[in-house]
Amino acid sequence: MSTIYQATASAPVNIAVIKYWGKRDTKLILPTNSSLSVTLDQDHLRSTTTSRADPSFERDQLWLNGKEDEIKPGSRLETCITEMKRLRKEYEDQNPNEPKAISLLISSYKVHIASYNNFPTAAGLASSASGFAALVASLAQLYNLPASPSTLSLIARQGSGSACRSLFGGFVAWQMGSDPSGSDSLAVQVAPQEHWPQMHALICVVSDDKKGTSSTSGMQRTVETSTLLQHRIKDVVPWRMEKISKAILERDFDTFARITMADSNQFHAVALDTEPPIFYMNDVSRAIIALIVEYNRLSVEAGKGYKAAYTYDAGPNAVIYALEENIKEIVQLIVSYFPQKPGEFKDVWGIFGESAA
Ligand code: 2P0
Repeated sequence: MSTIYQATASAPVNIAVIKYWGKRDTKLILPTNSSLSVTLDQDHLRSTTTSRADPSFERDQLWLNGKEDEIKPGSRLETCITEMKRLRKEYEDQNPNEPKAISLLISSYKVHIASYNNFPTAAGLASSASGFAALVASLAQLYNLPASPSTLSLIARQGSGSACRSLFGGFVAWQMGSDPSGSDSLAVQVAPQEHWPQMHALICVVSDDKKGTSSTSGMQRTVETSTLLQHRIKDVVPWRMEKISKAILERDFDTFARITMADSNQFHAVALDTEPPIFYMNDVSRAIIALIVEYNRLSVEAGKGYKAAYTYDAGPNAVIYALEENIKEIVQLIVSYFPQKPGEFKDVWGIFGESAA
């Protein structure tokens, strides 16, 4: 009887507060700026992936939510699988006397991989970040690799840039690095979730329409045509990364909120500065911004500081970061301005998740 080599791992979605938008190397997925995100530690916002290696498998195969997805030669998927096999091979070569708990030939076996997202596509959340992070984590487990999350982030990054940040929980920076090989373009944890457990994220579904311009092609067009992006990557993101990291370490919500909203605004400004222009937010997204701005203005006037921070990715849905003590009030505020129709998701203002970050 042969041994079954199989492992399952899961990874959550992350939402950036300093946005990644632009690549300096499209093959290796090296970004034009560093970014920072919060990993949403919620059971129902995850990808779970099972990998199995077997000498009888004839080719590598992948199933996404139960449907087979082709692994195209030269694709990001193929790159990630190949890179993980290479890591395993390296490990085998360096540890020839390892106890035989696992075949020393496993890196030569074909793999079958099945991945599931437990969040509905109606949530409007990109699944590539959690998906590639779970894929890499499950292969690392299958191969019994002692690799750190930062080392694995180097490989997840080549699946989808934002995926490298989902290998850590809590507050995570993706350092852009400077080496042309990509060896220093990796994720590091700024602080674990327990450092600031009061931080919550509300995901507000404005629309579940598939976005018009994919992140991959949109950001490339921005790199090629936007002059504002050059200002952003040289003069703005470096100090924002420092300042927001410090704000997180000091649990300074005011600074965290101001930088988060400013960076979301600037990301959408560089999208607009692209030729042809890219619009990700819609009228409802902008109405939510106006509501949060007014809510914060009244709170600051009352001497209570900022209470909420909006941020938008490559789509119209809002994510609102707030401290736990204010979540109830914010939910009531949003529901009173954007009533939800029970049971309907499309074109409804749905609060999908309230998550401890
Ligand atoms: C982010 N986004 O930092 C930014 C903010 C969207 C807006 O990362 O081409 O899907 O696979 O590296 O990772 C979306 O970009 O793009 C993204 P690829 P990805 O979260």
